[in-house]
Amino acid sequence: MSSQTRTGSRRGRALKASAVAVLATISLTACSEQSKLGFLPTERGTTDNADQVIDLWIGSWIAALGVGLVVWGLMLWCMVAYRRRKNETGYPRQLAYNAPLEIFYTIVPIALIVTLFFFSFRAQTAITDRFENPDVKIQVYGKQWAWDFNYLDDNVHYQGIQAHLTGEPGVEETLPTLYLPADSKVELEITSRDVIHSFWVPAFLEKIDMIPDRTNYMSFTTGREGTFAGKCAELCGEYHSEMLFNVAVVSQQEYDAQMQRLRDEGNTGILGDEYNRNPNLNETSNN
Ligand SMILES: [Cu+2]
Repeated sequence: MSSQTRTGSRRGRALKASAVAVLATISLTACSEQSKLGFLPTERGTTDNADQVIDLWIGSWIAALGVGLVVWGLMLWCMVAYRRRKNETGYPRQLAYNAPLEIFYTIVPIALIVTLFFFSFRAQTAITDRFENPDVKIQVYGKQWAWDFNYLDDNVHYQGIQAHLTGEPGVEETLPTLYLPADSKVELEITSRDVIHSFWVPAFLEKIDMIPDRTNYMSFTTGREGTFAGKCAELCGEYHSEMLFNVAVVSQQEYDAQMQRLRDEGNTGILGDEYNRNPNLNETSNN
């Protein structure tokens, strides 16, 4: 009998050791650049808000994996240590009204939820807070099926034309482009001229609804220069999939040059709320 028990506990130890090895491999090998971003479609330093989201996302995963490891470990331990042995009959010893255990599994989940709430609330507040003095204020109009940008400080506008997706390379460069200066506090006033759209720049890890007769705000500090893809994220009609744009984060000089270019092209003043789909027409669409 004693030799049987010994074989059993040896097997149990081997099982435990291999479980620990598997979990350690999973947690230690995943240290690529992508995994440091939590596999999010961005890089650190794109906007301050994106960094907030990355930190919250990765922190939540670490906490979830920590909880998972403890729970899986305890489950595995119970399965192995308290499995039914040969010659055992009936129920094992039953346990009820164990106050320390019940207090433990009430307090620990509450502490987890309070911690998650605290970090989520802190990130959300930082992301949705508006600046008192933004460096640039830009009004963004969604319309079927393009985008208008009113650069309020410079009193110039850009009227977007619906993307003409030919399938040829380089078509991305013909999309409406929102210019932003790098390392600046930006406030976007986001609204719609016809139906509900949604302003989404995946690399900014931020998305906000565009609702007619309502202004939503997106406030963030831009970081590195670069061109980022944007799209409408709310099904808004026939050519929703062509409602694409670019965001070009450029140096202040380049930004000022772009404002001058718009002025030179006669795009002074800002575009109002008047219903206007005509600028969306291209050679192939007839509505
Ligand atoms: Cu849309």
